[in-house]
Amino acid sequence: MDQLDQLFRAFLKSNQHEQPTPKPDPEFDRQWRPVAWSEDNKHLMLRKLKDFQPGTAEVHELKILLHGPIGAGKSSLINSINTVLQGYNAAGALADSSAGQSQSFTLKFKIHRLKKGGPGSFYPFVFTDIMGLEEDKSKGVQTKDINKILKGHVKDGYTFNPVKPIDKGDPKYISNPSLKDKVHCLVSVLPADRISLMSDDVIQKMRAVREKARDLEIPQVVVMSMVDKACPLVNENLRKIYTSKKIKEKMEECSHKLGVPMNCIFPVLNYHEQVTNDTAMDILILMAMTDIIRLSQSLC
Ligand SMILES: Nc1nc2c(ncn2[C@@H]2O[C@H](COP(=O)(O)OP(=O)(O)OP(=O)(O)O)[C@@H](O)[C@H]2O)c(=O)[nH]1
Ligand SMILES: [Mg+2]
Repeated sequence: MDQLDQLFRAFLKSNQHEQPTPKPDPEFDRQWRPVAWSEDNKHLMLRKLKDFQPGTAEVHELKILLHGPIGAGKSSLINSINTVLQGYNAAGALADSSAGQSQSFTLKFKIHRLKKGGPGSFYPFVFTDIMGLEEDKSKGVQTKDINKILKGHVKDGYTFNPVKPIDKGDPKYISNPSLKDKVHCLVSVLPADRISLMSDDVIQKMRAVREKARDLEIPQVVVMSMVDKACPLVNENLRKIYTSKKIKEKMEECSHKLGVPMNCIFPVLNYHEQVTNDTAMDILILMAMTDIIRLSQSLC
């Protein structure tokens, strides 16, 4: 056997023993944010929300403002919170059925109250769902309008004009807003599957709103929707949300892009096709809501 042949045989032999490189494990060994996935935990959080009353006489309801890119799941989040609180499919804030739309579906500044018990009884927190932020200046809500909303200048029912912010002469303009008119918590909604694709312009708009809210000392929370689309593991089993490396990576991306700490970011799966309540979905939504309410109170 010549030397070349020997070398060739040695090469073949060494290749036979070579193991295929193992795929990186998509999961952590344990939940990095501990969650009790029990009905008891769900009912405990639900009870606290049902018993919640704002601490002051002046503010009888907390205002929670949702903002974020078009189609991020803002309206669906309000519907989902309502579904959790009512215990059944309660689609109240319209969500668009055509995902990936090019124009915001929510055009009005609309306050959503969630029913509690008997007729005329509502939860002491309300949600305002505004038009999605867009890169194109002629589309989507303007940051100037959001700043006015944060300070409490905009009345329920105002229709956004993407090319012109609200002015003082508008019948929907409140000149001297009081503490009850102001926003008590700013919730940024980001879609987990599209964070990396979000344009710098939209990110900059969101950061500008966050900075304004920070100057006004308005607490902030980030809700990361569409977790099912971002991670196959989570799509199969939502209880793996805090063991999924992909979801942690997406949350870190949110944290980095918006400049918010990880402990202010809550991943959720919105009710968008399910019609019956699911304990894991409810728990994730309740965890976000519990924090939103806790932080909102700090402003009253
Ligand atoms: N797979 C999945 N789809 C979702 C989720 N949340 C919302 N959707 C869908 O995404 C689409 C957009 O949701 P919307 O709630 O209308 O989004 P939005 O942020 O209110 O949109 P604009 O008002 O247009 O800015 C709808 O088709 C929803 O059904 C989610 O967590 N997972
Ligand atoms: Mg909407």
